[in-house]
Amino acid sequence: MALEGLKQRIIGSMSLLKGKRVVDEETIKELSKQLRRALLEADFNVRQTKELTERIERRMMEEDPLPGVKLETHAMNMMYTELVRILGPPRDIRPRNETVLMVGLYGQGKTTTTAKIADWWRRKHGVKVAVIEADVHRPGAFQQLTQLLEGTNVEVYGEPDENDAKTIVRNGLKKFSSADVVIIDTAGRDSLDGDLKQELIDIANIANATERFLVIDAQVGQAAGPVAQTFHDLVGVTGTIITKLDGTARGGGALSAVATTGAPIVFVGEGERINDLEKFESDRFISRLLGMGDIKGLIDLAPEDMDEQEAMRLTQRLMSGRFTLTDMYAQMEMTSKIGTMDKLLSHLPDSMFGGMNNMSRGQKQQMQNNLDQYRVIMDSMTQEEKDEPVLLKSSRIRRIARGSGVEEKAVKDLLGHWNKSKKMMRGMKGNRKFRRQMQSMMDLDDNIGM
Ligand SMILES: Nc1nc2c(ncn2[C@@H]2O[C@H](COP(=O)(O)OP(=O)(O)OP(=O)(O)O)[C@@H](O)[C@H]2O)c(=O)[nH]1
Ligand SMILES: [Mg+2]
Repeated sequence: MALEGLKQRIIGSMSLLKGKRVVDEETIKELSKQLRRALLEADFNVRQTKELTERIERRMMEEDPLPGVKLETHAMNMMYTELVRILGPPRDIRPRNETVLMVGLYGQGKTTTTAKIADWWRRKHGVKVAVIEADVHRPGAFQQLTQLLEGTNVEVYGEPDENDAKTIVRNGLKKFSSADVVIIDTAGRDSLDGDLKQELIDIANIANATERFLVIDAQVGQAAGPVAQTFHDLVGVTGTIITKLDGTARGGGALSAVATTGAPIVFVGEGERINDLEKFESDRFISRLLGMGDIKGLIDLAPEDMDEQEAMRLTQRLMSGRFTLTDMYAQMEMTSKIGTMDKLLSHLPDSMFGGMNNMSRGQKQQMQNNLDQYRVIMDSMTQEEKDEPVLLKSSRIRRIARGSGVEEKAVKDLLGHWNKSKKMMRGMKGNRKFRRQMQSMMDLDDNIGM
């Protein structure tokens, strides 16, 4: 999860309220101070940080928590709404009849993101997407884009030997006149000087793009605001993409500063691979940032051969308290299809699985390995055994171990794991607070815990 440090510090600040029934002014001031420090350290915009903490101070003085709601939760909910407010409402783009121009400084991730978005729209919306490589300055740009999109159904247009970007854009648009979406990757700029400025304006005019996306590296920090403003003046930025949120603790600058130009964040990049892209919705993002989880995002992560309903069904079944080995298997399969535990866990609330989110990288790897082995073992079980694991007495265990080529102990470990998971699921079912949280996550429009 991006901004892990910020999350820990916010949660840490909230612990000032632990065990308190009523708040006193001194505590509120201290809370506000700590929150301000946490946000500034993550490079959130200074003015917005000040506004946000002042609002929290005021609201903490004026608003009483609902009956039964702990002060800590009360404050956390405020933090959630205030952060969502800063980032603004989400913007949904329907990828039809769109021409998208990608702009940004050097090395921010324009080419990578061009490929990611093209593939995203093709996969998630089933539309015909094509890309044009109009960067005539970076050697190998066309090859880079082609490689990124290898194995996808996205067509790439480029003329590696042409040094006039305008010509390439004109020819490319002609070629792709029947595509639902065309994305144009442009050359990076060091700073916006004369020639390059003109080139970008020319391309923008020829493309007559319906969207102009500014790609901005999360590490840019506080400078993100001025950068965004410069490009905005030039081409009229309609959407912002923050890249490399995986690699920095200071992404707050890009997150908060770009909102000041009024061009909402539409996607965030969280890695170098083509599917390391996330659609950005401020409520979901903040929910995860604060450790409240993001079930809808989890569904986004689910692979294409698992539809939303299936993912939702599984989640609900896990909540229902009945939990067979088959359920655990489905859960594990989903996990392994999604790829790393890391990604999955970052979408679950911290309270789930007793803070598994805070496991170390090594622990997570160990868990992934266990899951892989469990899967092999379960392939040697009958359906009946998976549905009724209590049937698994020693002779069956021996058979299964032989069938899957493992020690009997491994089979017993699996059963032990199932037992524990089952208890955990039961525990969650009985936990009213958790159920509420889960329910509100499934219907985020109602606002978390509000
Ligand atoms: N970790 C991480 N790396 C990224 C992300 N997006 C891009 N990169 C890497 O950042 C580097 C630059 O990415 P490019 O897509 O070439 O950037 P660009 O803006 O097209 O660069 P120029 O064309 O040279 O201006 C590459 O090594 C990418 O793999 C991201 O979200 N996370
Ligand atoms: Mg590039």
